[in-house]
Amino acid sequence: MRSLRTGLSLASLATGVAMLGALLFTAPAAHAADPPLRDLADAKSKVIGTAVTGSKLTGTYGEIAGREFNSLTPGNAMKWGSVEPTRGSFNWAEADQIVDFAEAHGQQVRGHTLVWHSQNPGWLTNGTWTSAQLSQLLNDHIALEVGRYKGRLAAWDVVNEPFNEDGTYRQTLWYNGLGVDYIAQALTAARAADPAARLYINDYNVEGVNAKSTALYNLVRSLQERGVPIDGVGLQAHLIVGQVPSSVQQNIQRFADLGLDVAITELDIRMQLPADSAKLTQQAADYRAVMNACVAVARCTGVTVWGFTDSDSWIPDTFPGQGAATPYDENYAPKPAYHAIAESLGGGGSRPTDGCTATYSVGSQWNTGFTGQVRIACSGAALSSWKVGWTFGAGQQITQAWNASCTQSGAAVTCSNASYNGTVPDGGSVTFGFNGSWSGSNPVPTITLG
Ligand code: 9MR
Repeated sequence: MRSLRTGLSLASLATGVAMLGALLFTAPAAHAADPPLRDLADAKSKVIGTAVTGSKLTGTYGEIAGREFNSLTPGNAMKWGSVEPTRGSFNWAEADQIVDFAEAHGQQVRGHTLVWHSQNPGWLTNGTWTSAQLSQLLNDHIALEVGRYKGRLAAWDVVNEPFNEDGTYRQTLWYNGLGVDYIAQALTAARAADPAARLYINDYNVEGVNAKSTALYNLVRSLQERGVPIDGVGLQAHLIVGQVPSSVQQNIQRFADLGLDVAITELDIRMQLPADSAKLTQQAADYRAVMNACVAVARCTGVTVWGFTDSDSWIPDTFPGQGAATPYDENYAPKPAYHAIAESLGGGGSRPTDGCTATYSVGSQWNTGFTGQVRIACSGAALSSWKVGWTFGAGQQITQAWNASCTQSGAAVTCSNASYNGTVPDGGSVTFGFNGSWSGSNPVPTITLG
């Protein structure tokens, strides 16, 4: 206790000295935070969207989804398997909820998806159908679902993932039963059911110029020649850190030159876990590259991220050991990728934490416990309040904190300043500490400030 007191008074003395320094020189004002992404995107007439899960649209998740994005895509709620799990028995609850939420928040909705080889109901995939029956099923499904939301959706991903990597057609229920014309049939049915919705074909690994995107290009060109309704192509953009194709803008441009809209529909950029600041910095550069490519082409309508928080992303389940693919961490703290998106949309990129860093260190450690310390230091900026977050990687648990108020939910920790130490002056720092428990290993987590 005694040594803690001594430490505290030394820290406040240091702060006082630093503040005196700031008074003697010119103290820079704290930067103003950027406006929400959707305001920046609106000013550029671009979409900035996110996939959402209906059940999560409350609390912090709902606040961010409503505040930051001008478009929502239901991640799963509009898929055939979700809306008609049993033949003739429909469940529209989540899809309706998302559309209602979007309307209440002045957001567009992108319908996803009508014709796909995946997430179909068992009764459909296990059935034996003549081509006439399949054709009827397809038309009825589209008429019903598109008709239900007629006039309320900006766009539909009518056909999803029709191609193999080499540009040949994927052998699916639809292709095998109806031939390649299932695509024209679906687009025609969708246009009839909602003439106002923009109709898309959507696929992955078609972001750069390659065999698959060229097959998509040739398809949409032939649909146009035949007078089949097609308004745009969706480039999903499930990417890997450091591997954004160099030809994204060129590829967007060639579709735009056909008179089509182009949307980046499912952007996420995954990395091998754990995240660290080098990977997060590279990820920000990658997000920026994709955003810039879209911003540069007038007919690129915008970018939708496939989940805005790492706590609502498909990546960890599908690619074990990978993740951290979205612009917000699991704790809803914006990552460098978030700021890259803002900057690409014309935001100043300034943030209150520019010039300030947080450093996590383990002080002492014994068989079941440890003492941790976090230092927030500013240089060229100042803070009037602060909040840091991290995710423990090995089951560590905070038992007690001082000079900050900390909460832990699962592995996610958030700590914010106490009433007396929110100010971090330019050239100064603030430190807080905590006791934690550990077992097995006690790795240092990546800490975010902001
Ligand atoms: O995000 C969706 C995830 O929750 C589902 O489990 C998964 C099943 O395939 O589908 C995910 O979304 C996919 C999207 O509908 C189409 N492109 C690929 C997406 C990621 O798999």
